[in-house]
Amino acid sequence: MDTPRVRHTADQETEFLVVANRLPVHLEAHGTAEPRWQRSPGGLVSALEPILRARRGAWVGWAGTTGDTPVAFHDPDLRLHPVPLNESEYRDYYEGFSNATLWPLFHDAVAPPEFKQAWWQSYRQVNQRFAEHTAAVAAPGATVWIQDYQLMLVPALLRERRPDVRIGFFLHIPFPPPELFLQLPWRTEVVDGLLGADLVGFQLPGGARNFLQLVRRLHRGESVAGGQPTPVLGTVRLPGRTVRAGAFPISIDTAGLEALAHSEAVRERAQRIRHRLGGSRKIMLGVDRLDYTKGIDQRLRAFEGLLAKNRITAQDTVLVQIATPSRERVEHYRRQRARVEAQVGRINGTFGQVGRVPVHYLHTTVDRTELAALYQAADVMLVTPLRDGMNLVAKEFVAARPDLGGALVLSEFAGAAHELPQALLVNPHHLSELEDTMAAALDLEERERRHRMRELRRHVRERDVHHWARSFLSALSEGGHGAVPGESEIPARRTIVA
Ligand code: GDG
Repeated sequence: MDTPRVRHTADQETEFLVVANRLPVHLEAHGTAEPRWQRSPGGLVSALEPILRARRGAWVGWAGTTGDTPVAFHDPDLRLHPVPLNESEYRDYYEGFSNATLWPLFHDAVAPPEFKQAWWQSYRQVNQRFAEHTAAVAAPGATVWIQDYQLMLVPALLRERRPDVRIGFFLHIPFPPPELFLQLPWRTEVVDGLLGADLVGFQLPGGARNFLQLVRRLHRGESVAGGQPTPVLGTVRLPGRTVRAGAFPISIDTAGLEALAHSEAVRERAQRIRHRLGGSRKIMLGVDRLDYTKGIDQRLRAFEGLLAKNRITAQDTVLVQIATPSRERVEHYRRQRARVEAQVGRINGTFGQVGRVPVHYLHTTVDRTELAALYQAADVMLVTPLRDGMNLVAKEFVAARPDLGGALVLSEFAGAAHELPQALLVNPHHLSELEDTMAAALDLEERERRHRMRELRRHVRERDVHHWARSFLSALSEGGHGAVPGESEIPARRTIVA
């Protein structure tokens, strides 16, 4: 197996490490030239970059390729430690256990999770490799921040190797209620993996509570309510150390997106989009990875219902759906794509006219300028997941609307709904309620729309991704140092204060 030739700086020990499934780089092809590594833009990278720079930081992750990696990545500010994965690990650890077992299980099992021993073995093996790479480059007493469901065993595996480091873990997806989590055949191992951290962060208080309850259920520990200020909601006492759990809702680089939204390029492009779609037509917009948790089918069904009942027509309303390709080899995702595309075909075939299709469906990724222009051109943003850890699209839409235009329809089952109550909240499982809410959003009176948007914007400005990173890292540094050398093993019984 070839190790990606991303710049490796194993010679330098690092005081602050981010460990994530992917490195923040991707390969980009330029004409016939060899593909080159480029930085992947994104909230996580922009939030962590200043901290990584200031603290001699580095990023540990997979480079995104299982084959040869053509050109080394050079960036003086960002030190990268690639963790290699081969093709069968990609299939079993990533597509299998991460995305066909954990992802559906943690999203209310809206698709049935598959439990396969071989996938679990690969997950364990890859987590071990991530822990080894991290242990090899962390300076004595370093702070390590591990990200997301692909790496839930890394906290304990790293602690075994390096009891001196301070370990934080953040879960980007929902943490399910114990009744669901307990289906997992390897539930104890996964919980023990997370308990290797000093601080386990969730998007919502409910996730932290689910975790604390689960620890109690699995180990019958003694539980005492209260005693912790938010965002830390509870503590698990282990011999010699404590693990804290709390809620740290993630956000976006609000200022960066606002600046982009103000740019000439975005404003012009937004106008052109409006013009191309028919000038006076109202534009509804969906932007999602093509994932069965995102409620794309529900939204299409409601749109179809509005057309069928003549509450809207193809003349007056258009839906633009950007569906970014995602996990395309995983069976549930293939089926989801087929379902969505059949629905789009049926709607356009039934309600379209020459030159007037009601749904513009793009199975593609658009660049940031185009995305910001779409947000700005939209009258109604549709964010209707069946379950979502947070949903950054909802927050991005708000940040891209300095004009106070546009209405946000937001599922109650997105983490973002807890922070954005001024959106039009909806239960996406309730078809007629979804239809009514979409219709209400189209007809929202200007004064109310502007008022709601002003409040939404106030929130995403105050609570941006920098606030998220700061609050997690200060909670991590405030807690007692988790490690007591020699006491790295996770014992059978624990005391929980929740
Ligand atoms: C997970 C959790 C949680 C999408 N299409 C394009 C594009 N995007 C960008 C969006 C947004 C991001 O992808 C999607 O983030 P979400 O939060 O909506 O969803 P997940 O990918 O499922 O993320 C989620 C998140 O982690 C963070 O913790 O909120 O709950 O599931 O930023 O803008 N970006 C561009 N072109 C596209 O076509 N440039």
